[in-house]
Amino acid sequence: MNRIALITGVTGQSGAYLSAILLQKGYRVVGTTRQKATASLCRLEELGVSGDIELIDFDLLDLDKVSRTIEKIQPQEIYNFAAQSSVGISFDRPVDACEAGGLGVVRLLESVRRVNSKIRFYQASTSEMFGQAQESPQNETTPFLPRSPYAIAKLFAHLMTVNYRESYGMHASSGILFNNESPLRNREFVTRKITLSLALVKHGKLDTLELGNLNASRDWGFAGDYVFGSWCMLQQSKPDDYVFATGQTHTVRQFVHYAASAIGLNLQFAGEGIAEHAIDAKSGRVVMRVNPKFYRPTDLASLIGDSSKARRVLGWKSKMSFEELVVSMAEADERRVRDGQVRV
Ligand code: G4F
Repeated sequence: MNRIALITGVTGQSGAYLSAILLQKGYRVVGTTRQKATASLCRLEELGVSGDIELIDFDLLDLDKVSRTIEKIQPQEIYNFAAQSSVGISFDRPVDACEAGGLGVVRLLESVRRVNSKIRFYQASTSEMFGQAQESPQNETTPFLPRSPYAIAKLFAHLMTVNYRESYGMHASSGILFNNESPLRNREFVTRKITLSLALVKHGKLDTLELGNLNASRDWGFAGDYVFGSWCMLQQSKPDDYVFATGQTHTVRQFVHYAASAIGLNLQFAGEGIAEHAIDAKSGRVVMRVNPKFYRPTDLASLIGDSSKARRVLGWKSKMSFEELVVSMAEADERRVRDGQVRV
């Protein structure tokens, strides 16, 4: 009998990559989305798996419905990626961030406890929980100091997952993922915004890329590597929490530089603070500038992860380098713009 996995938020980047991995391993994959009729399947399509997963409507706001769905599907493993995942947007919609990212997780955990407490549960936690981190690099024992509604909701969900594990002996685990990116990343995140905008600029379809905090420094890895780690976690006999990261950090400014080079743009940075900008050496045009509207009420200066526990216990490693990741995203977006296929 095929193993059955239920993946919430399956149409997002992590859900799509995990679906591809699980299908290859012979799983029956049931994926949830808020509204099947209007859901964009572009990521699943791009990975060639949209026809192989079973897509169902699912509402994390309704405990009884969540329980009934789990009872009907009878999965052995549940991977929870459903959330309002933008830190920036969570400042404008804090209640949504707490509903899906916080209370929604309790509804899942409580349903597992009621329906079948042997189901293995994975919670997508985040490096954002470390917030204004007091030590560097951050690992599983680093204290949490979240600085956004998103991160606070995620920390609540993380602690609830630990609590269900400790209170009821459930196989419930959290993967603390540092920023994970890919050509399938949503455009609202800075990496994809940069690669897509620079491709549009190069092909004369956009004048200028506008960004907020260029000094923010993040540990950026490949999403496909990280969800493989999520699967490894649920194959362990003991549930536990693990950090997934590359152990390297780069600024937003460096990301812009690498992404531009990958598509043959030579940028020269000038100015400081809100006057900082970048000029395309060939045309002499300003192609990147700072716009304070993209600053956040509170932001994190720098995050860098230590995933030695995941390497030691799970045998996991981040395979794709930062340079390879940027090039893969920049090239994919240039191809999409050239071919008139900007969908993802
Ligand atoms: O790409 P970001 O929006 O990602 P952020 O806030 O680090 O969160 C992402 O990673 C977390 C860790 O895995 C996840 F939990 C979360 O769900 C999400 O996937 O922003 C990165 C940095 C920030 O410091 C932001 O201020 O880039 C800075 N930034 C500068 N200009 C910008 C922009 N961010 C965005 N989205 N847009 C800008 O124009």
